[in-house]
Amino acid sequence: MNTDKHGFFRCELRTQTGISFASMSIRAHPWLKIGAVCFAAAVLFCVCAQAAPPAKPNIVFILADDLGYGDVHCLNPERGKIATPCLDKLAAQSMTFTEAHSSSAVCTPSRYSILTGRYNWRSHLQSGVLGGFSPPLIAHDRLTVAGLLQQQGYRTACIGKWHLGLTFAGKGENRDLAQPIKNNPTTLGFDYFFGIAASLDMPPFAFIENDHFTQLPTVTKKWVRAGLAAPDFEAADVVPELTRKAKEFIAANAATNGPFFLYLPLTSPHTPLVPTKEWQGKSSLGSYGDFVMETDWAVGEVLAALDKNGVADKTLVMFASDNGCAPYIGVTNLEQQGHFPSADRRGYKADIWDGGHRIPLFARWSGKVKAGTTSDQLVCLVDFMATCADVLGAKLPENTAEDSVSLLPAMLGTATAPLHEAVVSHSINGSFAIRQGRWKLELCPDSGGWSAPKPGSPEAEKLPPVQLYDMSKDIGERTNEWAAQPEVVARLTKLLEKYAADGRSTAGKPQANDVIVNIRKEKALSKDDEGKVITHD
Ligand SMILES: [Ca+2]
Repeated sequence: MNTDKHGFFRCELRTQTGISFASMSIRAHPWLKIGAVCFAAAVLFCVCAQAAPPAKPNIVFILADDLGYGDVHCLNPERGKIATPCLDKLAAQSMTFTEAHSSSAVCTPSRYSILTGRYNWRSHLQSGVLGGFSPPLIAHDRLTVAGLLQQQGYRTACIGKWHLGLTFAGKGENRDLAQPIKNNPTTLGFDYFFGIAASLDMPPFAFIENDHFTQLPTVTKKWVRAGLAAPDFEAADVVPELTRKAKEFIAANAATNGPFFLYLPLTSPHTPLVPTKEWQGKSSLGSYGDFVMETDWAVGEVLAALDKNGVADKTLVMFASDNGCAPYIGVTNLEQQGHFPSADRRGYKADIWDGGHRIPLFARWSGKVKAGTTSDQLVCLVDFMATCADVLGAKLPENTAEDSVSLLPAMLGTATAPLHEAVVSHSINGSFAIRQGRWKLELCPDSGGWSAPKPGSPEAEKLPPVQLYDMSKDIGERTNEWAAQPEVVARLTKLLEKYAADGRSTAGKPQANDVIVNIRKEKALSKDDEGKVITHD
C-alpha cells in the first residue's frame, strides 16, 4: 500500500505468481484507508480460498487378496464368525461402500483396473490371470494412478503383490534372473517397489526390490505350485515383512513435508494359507480364518503407524479386496461352521455372480468423510484413479482412466444421483456382466467361473444363454428373468456393446481398446507362460 504525491494511496494485492487481482486508488483519508485495507483483505481471502490448490492428503490404499465381503466381521455380523477388530475399527472411522465391486473376479485383471482406471477387458488379457514370469500387462506409456500422483508431487510406493507382469532377461531355461528386471512398478509411476512378482503360490518365490531380487531364486520350493525360490524365502514371512516395509515407508515419509502414496497389495488371505505361529488356531475355524485374522492385524499395524507418525488426520485411507473369497480354501467346511465368506451373495472368486466380485470397501479421511457412514452407491475399484484426481483437482487426459468415476461426491455426502450409469464385471473365463440399478445382466448361462453350474458342464448346456436378475428382490441371483424381461436384456446388452465399442464408459472422446473386444467371445481359460492352463490364481 503506497500513498502517491496526489494524496491517493494505492492498494494492490498480487498472487505469488505476480498477477494483480485486486487494486484500488482512493484519496487518502484514515478511515478510507482502513476500509480499503479491510476490503482488500476480504478480496484476498476470497481469492485465496478459490485459488489455493486443494490440500494434498497422503493416500494409503490397502488391498487384501481374496478376502470375501463376509469375512469382515462388521459387514456380516450374523453369518461371519471371524474376528476382525482392526477392520471393524477402520469401518467405524470410515464410509463403508456396501455395493462395491472389483472389475474382475480374479487377481491380475482386478489390479489392472485399480491402477489404470480402465476396465481390464480392454487389455489383451481376455480371461484368466498372469503367471509369475509373464510379461507386463500395463502398456509402458499408460498413465497409472501412481504416475498421476507422482506428477502431483507424491512420493509413491508399491509394497506387496504385483501380479501385473514383469520383464525378465531371457526366456525359459535361458532366463537370467541376476539381470535387472525391466518394466517393474518403478517404470509405471512408483518411486519404490518391494514385494513379489505374483501370487504367494506362484513362483518365483522371492522378494523383489525395485529391479532386482533381494536374494536370487536358486532352489526349488513348493507352495501349491513348485518353482524357483530364494533359499531364505518362506511364505509365512511375507505378510509380516510387507507390513514392516509399509510401516518403514510411512515413518520415512511422514518425516518429510511432501505427500505420499502407499499402494499396499497384501498377499493374504490368498493361498497358501500360512498364518504365522502367533495366529495359528486363533479363529477356531482353521487356517483360512487364522490368515484372515493376520490380515486384519496387518491393517491395524499400518493404521497404527499413521497414528504414531502423526499423519493419520491428513491421510486418505482406503481398504478393499481384489475379488471374492476363493472356494478352494475350504468354503464348504466354513459354511458348515456358520461362516459365509460371500455373506448374502451367490458364488465365490472367479464367478460372474456377486460372490466373485462384490468386495469390502472403506474410505477414511478425517474431517472430510463422515465416520461410521455407509453408501449404497454402485461403485467399482476402477474408480480409484478418478477419485484421486478429484481429491487433487487434477484433470485426467482423455486417454487415461477411461472407466473411472470419482467416488468423492459419495464420500463427501454431496452425491444426489448414481455415480455410475452402470458397472461392468468380468469372470475368470471372460464372461461379462453389467449392472444398472436393480438389474444385473450376465452374458453366460453358468457361473463363468468355478461354482456349479460350471462353464461347459452338461447342466450349463441346458440353461438359457444369459441370466438377468432383479437385485432389489433377488440378491442371491436365483430367479432368471431373461425371458420375462426381454427389453431389459436388450437395453443392457446395447449399453455394454456401446461401452466396448467406445473404449470407455465415461464421458469423453472414444478410445481404442488394446484388442477387439467381443462381449460374447469364445470362453477359454488362459495359459501360463509355460503353456499350462491356469486353473486358479
Ligand atoms: Ca485375488
